[in-house]
Order: sequence, then C-alpha cells, then structure tokens
Amino acid sequence: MKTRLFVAAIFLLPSYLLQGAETRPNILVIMGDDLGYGDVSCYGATELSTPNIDQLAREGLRFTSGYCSASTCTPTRFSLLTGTYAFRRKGTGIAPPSAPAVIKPGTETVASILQRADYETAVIGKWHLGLGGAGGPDWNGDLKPGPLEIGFDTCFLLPTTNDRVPQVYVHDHRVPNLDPKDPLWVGKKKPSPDHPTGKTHRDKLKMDWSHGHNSTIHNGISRIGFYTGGHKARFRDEDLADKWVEKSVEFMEKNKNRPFFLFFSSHDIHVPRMPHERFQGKTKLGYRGDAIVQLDWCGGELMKALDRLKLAEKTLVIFCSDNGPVLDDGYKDGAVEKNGRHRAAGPYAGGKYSVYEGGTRTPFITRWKGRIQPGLSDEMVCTIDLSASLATLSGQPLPAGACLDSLDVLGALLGKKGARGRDHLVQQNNGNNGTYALRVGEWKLHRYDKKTARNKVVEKKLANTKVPRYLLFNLEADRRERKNLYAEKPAIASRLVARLEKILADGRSRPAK
Ligand code: NG6
Ligand code: CA
Repeated sequence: MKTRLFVAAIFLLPSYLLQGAETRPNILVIMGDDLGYGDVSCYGATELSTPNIDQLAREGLRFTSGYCSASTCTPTRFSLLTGTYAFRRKGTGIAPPSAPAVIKPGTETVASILQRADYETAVIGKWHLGLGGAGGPDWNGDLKPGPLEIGFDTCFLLPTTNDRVPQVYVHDHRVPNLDPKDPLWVGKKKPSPDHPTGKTHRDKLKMDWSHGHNSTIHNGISRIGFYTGGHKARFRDEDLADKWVEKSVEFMEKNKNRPFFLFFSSHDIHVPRMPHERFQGKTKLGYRGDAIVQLDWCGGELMKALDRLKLAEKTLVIFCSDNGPVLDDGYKDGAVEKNGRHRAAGPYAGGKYSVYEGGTRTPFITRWKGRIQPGLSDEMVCTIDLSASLATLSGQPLPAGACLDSLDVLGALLGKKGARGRDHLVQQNNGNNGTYALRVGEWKLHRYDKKTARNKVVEKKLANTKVPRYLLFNLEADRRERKNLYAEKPAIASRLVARLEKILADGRSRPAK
C-alpha cells in the first residue's frame, strides 16, 4: 500500500466539479503516433473506417482545433508531460536510440501532479524520451532515470521508436527476459564487418527501406542504429499492439478501485508499419491503413475494459496524436502508392515535420460518460494543456515555476458552456531549431530562423524548400495556408511577430499569477 498522503484540496476545485461524487476520475490518455487529422473516419476519412474512435467521438466531445505542440514525437511528448514548450529546452528534438532521459528527475510532470493527488500512474507503449543518466541507457542494468523518476508508478515501454534499435520492452527499470549470457549492445557503428544490415542484406528484407533505416536487421526489417544480443528479450513488431492492450487492461483491473492515470502511448501508425497478421490487408491503403485499424481496435479494447470494470462513468478519456501524418517515412510499405483519395491531414496542408496546420492539428476527443455532453467543439486545446487542466481536475495546485506553457482549459475539455480554450498556441516542428508558428484566433504566423524547411503537402515526397523568415495566413479564409498576407496585413503581422517574440523571450506563456 502507498504511504503517500492525499490532501483533498476541495477548495481548489472549480464549482462545476463539486457536484457529484467523482471529483477525481480516472484519466486515460490514448495517443496515436503520426496519426493525422484526416486519418480517422469521424474526422472525415472515407477510405477506411475507425468504428471505435468514432464511437468515442459520438459519446464525447470532438475538437476541430485540438493540437499537439510539435510536429515530431519527442518534443510533443516532452511538452505533454512537462507542460512546457520543448523549444525552451535543449535536447528535446527527435531522440536517438541511446539518448539519456530528456526530462530530468525533479521536473514537474502531469504524472507527478496526479501522483500527488494519489493517482496510480502508468505509461504503457512508446516512450521516446530517453532513458538513463548523462551516459545514456545501461541496457543490461538499471534503466534510470526514466518514467519512474518523473511521476510514473510503473511503465511498460517501447523505449525509443519501433524504427530505432533495440526492439525490446522495458518494464519499470529493466529489459524483461534479458539473458545475461546474451547481453544487449547498442551503438552507432557497425559492431563487426560481417554484421548484416539493410544495405548488405537488402534482398532478404521483409520490408524494404526508402531512406535511412538501413542498419541492424530485426524481424526482417532494418532499423536506425546498430545492436546485438538480447535475442530472448526481442519483440515481434506484429505483437506490439496486443502487448500494450494486455498490459493496460491488467493495470486498469489492478487499480479499478482507485483513481488511475494511464498514458496509453501507441506506436501506431509510426514506421515500420507492421500490424498484426489479423489486421494486414484490412484496408485498401496498405499497412498504413491497416495500422490505423489496429489502433482503432486498441481503443475499442480499452473502452470494453472500462465498461467491463464499470469505470466508463468514472474515467475521462482523452484521445490525441503526437504529430501529423507522413506517408513515406523511410520504408516502402505502399503508403504512397495505395493512398488513393485518402487525405491523411484532412483539409490541412503540411504534416509531420511542418508547422502548417497538418503538422500539429490532429484528432482530439474527450469522453467522460455522464459528465461530458457529447458534441463538437471549436475551442483551441493542446496536449500541452493536460498538466494545468488535470491539476485543476485533481485539485492540485500548480507550482508557479512549473508547466510554463500549460493553460488550464479544463472547462473546454469537459465542454462546459461558455468555457474557452486557448487564445493562442505556438507550434513547432522539432527541438529548438528555430521553426515556429503562432496561431491567434483566425491568424497564423510562421517564423523560420533557417532558410529551408520540410513543409506543405503530405501526399508528396517531402523535401526541404526555401522559406522566407515570416509568412502570415488567415485560417478562416485559407485553411490550407496558401496565400501569404504578410506584406498585405502589416499591422496584424507585426502584432503576431511581437507576440511570438514575447512568448519566446518571457520563457513562459502561463501567467505566473
Ligand atoms: C526521422 C526518421 C523517421 C522517424 C522520425 C521520428 C529517417 C530518415 N527518418 O529521423 O523515420 O523515425 O525521425 O519520428 O531516419 S517520430 O514520430 O518519432 O518523431
Ligand atoms: Ca510521431
């Protein structure tokens, strides 16, 4: 049993939470990986169907301006957990296989906040926020610091990404099933001249690569980075989704009588897309579409478990994505050829790696049966807001020096009448590399500190193209961000430029109070 003391800070709760018994619902965050605005049928996809996510939307609130904070994985995850924009911190770009822990112990996170509110907290699935101290992960020893040092009671992880080595799980501080006689070695260089790679054994691969991804081969697929050993500990890509569901249902069952926070962090639909055999061929879009169906199945299994455990009315479910879509992200899996009429970013331009809307505007659904009135919301909300919003929900004060960009949009997340979301949002692509966008209402400013960026249309092969320092768009008239109004609307442009500069210079955008 926990010895943690929970002080019910009832006086901190907004009035609409004081009615009814459940002031501290369970919180289940389901995050897709590289899932675009238009990738699910409740957001307009017609070429495949996602009945479970659609049901979630029917029973809850579907946001048309729901965002993640970056168009790549590590910075979005950093911001989701810490409530601080990733561009404020070094080392928050896409993490390499042997990255040390990106979030340092002692940092306030949504998990540590909920842990203080006596929630049992878990992250299950993709991590991609580094493990270990300055030297990086000790794959054969204790993998810390990691999630357990920043507020999670337990974790069951894909430690990096499915396309980065090594293909093993991490349970709490250890790689399970690791045979000490076959230790794991992970490195940047080929370990021996005869080590098979995606280049030397290209004709033997079960899925060919298109760019990068040509190092160590596991499960017939070559990856980013090299590794040897740990054979008994390795997973099959096809089994990942089943494993996340199994571990999550186990966690919810074990904690059905107390509030829990579960961050279900799916690897779907990140490359290499290798869904379980039972989903392969389920769509006409190839493995990318099949992986979406697999993600939808996972959502359905989690909802079934909540129903079976009679927790549906005691659980706030938040469905979101870590960045916008990409078709060819390094493997020849047919995503481009089979895409047909599918529009992964929905009506928006850009996708993964870009600050066009398609990069960060993603599916975003909240459901809390009996508490959230089903419907549609145009309020602007972002995954970075979970810290401040869930702090309010759980009655926890937020220290002034933490979660520097997380805004309390709880009312909007719960669909309370008249409750507003954010009035502005900074979007970024990767790390602190000087690519930003600022949305304020209908206006959107892009700022490029570099001369080129990977941008625009997701269905075409993304290449670096020249960019000016600033672009200005009116999202209401021009949601695909085509007509640059920077020169035409100087007053609006300079207002947004100044606002962005202030947000960057202030080091925070959440009022210090
Ligand atoms: C890129 C990889 C891409 C993907 C991405 C991270 C290459 C050529 N590209 O560097 O395949 O892994 O990193 O994706 O290696 S994310 O969703 O985890 O941010
Ligand atoms: Ca991603």
